[in-house]
Amino acid sequence: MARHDVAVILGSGWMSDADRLGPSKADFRVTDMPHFERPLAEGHPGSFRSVDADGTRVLVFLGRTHFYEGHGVDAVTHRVRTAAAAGCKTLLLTNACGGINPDWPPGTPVLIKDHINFTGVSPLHGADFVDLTDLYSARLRHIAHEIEPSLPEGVYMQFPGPMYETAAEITMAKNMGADLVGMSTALEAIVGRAAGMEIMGLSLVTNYATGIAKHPHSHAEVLAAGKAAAGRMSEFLAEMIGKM
Ligand code: 8IG
Repeated sequence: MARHDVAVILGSGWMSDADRLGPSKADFRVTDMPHFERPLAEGHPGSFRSVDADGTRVLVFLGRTHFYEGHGVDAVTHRVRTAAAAGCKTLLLTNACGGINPDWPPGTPVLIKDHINFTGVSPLHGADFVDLTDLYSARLRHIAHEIEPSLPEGVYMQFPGPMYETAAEITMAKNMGADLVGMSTALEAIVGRAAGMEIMGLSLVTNYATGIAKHPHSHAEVLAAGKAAAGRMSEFLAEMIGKM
């Protein structure tokens, strides 16, 4: 794999305007690449590309492998390890998630300031005592706030999924300090840190979490909220990459 500077993983709701990140120099299908699993979730095409963003070499992954797909933690973190092997020093993780804070309606982008790994597993192997202090880089969050001063920050809690939470679980998550609930990102961030990368996490709230939402969840609603915000989000990511 040719050398790259920055890796971006685009989650649900972040992919429809990926072209705004810059012209693609090479496209790959994960099914043609070693050790990538075929994507399951709707809206996850399972490709990646090498993008020239005004001279910054960006590896852009469209979609990810989730823990709930059942292929194990190594399949989940393979994109991050691939990016690290390609020389990426910065990792931009994006996702769609449920929001606990009633002030953040669907369509709200939130910067991840910390996470709670509630999957019950570790993505590391052996006695790798990685320090997760400032896991979500304060430097990168500062740059994000230069671009968008009003961008809120929150704690992301990764659940194993694929079911959404019960209302009681959301009450627990809130009491534990979570603002956002999702099914990705935390395991990837841990491996990124272990590989020495500087990490930024960006969530797009696409639904109110269970118990806060007035109606049952639907994946279609998640995709619609993502589509509505994707243009603005890609613009922000492109600006972010330019300033890093
Ligand atoms: I989009 O409400 C999306 N992903 N765990 N809970 C969890 N993951 C999610 C949710 C949610 N919404």
